[in-house]
Amino acid sequence: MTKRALITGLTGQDGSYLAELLLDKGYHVTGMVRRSSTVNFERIAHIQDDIEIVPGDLLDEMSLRHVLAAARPDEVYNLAAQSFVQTSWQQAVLTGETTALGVTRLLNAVRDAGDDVRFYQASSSEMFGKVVEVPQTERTPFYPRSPYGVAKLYGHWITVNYRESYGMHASSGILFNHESPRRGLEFVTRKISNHVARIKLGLINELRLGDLDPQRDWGFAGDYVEAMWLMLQRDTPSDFVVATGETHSVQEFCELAFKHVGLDWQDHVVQDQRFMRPAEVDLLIGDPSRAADELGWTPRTGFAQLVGMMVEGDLELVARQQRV
Ligand code: NDP
Ligand code: GDR
Repeated sequence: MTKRALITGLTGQDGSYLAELLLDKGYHVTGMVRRSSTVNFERIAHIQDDIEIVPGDLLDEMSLRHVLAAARPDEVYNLAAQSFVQTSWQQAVLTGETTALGVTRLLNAVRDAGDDVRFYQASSSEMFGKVVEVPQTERTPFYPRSPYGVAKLYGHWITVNYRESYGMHASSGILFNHESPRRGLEFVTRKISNHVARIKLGLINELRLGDLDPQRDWGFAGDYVEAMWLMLQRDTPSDFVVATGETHSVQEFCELAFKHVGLDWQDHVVQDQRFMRPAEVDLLIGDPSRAADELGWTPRTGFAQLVGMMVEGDLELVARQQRV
């Protein structure tokens, strides 16, 4: 029998990679997409015809029930969220409605859809925030540092709570930063790779950034969606840290990205107060050993390879944009 999956957040970075993975595995894939006045399918244009697209919004529980009825899924991957940390200070209530309460709305709809439906929640290393332990594991206490981190922590605990209260097959992936050429332009890695490409091609000369010191455990999104799938194949639901176990600063990302095209980052990067955050997460580094032992998951893409892939992706994109 063909397995059926529902992905919320289909149009986002991870939604597109997960949809590719599940289609490759022979799944029938339904993607939930929220209504907007312009179509927003850049990341899924190449697979759009293979996916059933259903309108729905995490802010509207009735719409989620309709989506569940249409999709009749065996597995639900909740990737939808207001996911940009910086915006969460300006839109704290919306972030809470979507990224926190949205999870409860979806869990309610999934619970009513049947006992056999498996659920994945996209939890985040931002829940560790001002870290109390290095590296961070599944047992590290949480200390979120932004309205986004606080909202994700709610989403995480409500998933654990519904698992324990109702016996749902609900798992949380505590994923550390993962990037790709499909990453949103507002996130620092893609902002850097896109600016590097435009600087290299002579279109601009400057890259304005906030704090260059924060360190992140950066992996490749294409590797990470596989861990999501593996979690739902287990008999027993549980929560897993998904990370590379390596950390690098924003400055290191800059150095490597500029070096990739033969430039010196110091000639172009300008620090700008506008991109500083009211509270910063200084250091994240995950310990993925439980995922390795129990899921058989390990990351395949190293840091330098990731930086190179993103800069190359933007060089191609910017050159194409210049031609049209
Ligand atoms: P993106 O920001 O690229 O995608 C977010 C998706 O959520 C988009 O499809 C967006 O739709 C959708 N969305 C936003 N609000 C709503 C809503 N109210 N109803 C329905 N859909 C909505 O995020 P990523 O792909 O990078 O991340 C996927 C998930 O994983 C997110 O939950 C994120 O918080 C979490 N996460 C991400 C990590 C990372 O490093 N990428 C690490 C850890 C967790 P639209 O296109 O219309 O805006
Ligand atoms: P993050 O990603 O907050 O870790 O959340 P982001 O790329 O936005 O920031 C990473 C670090 O870079 C610093 N920084 C800048 N960030 C941005 N966006 N723009 C800048 O100009 C800039 N200058 C410096 C930030 O201060 C920060 O320290 C991502 C999101 O995908 C979340 O949804 C996810 O949960 C976490 O990763 C894990």
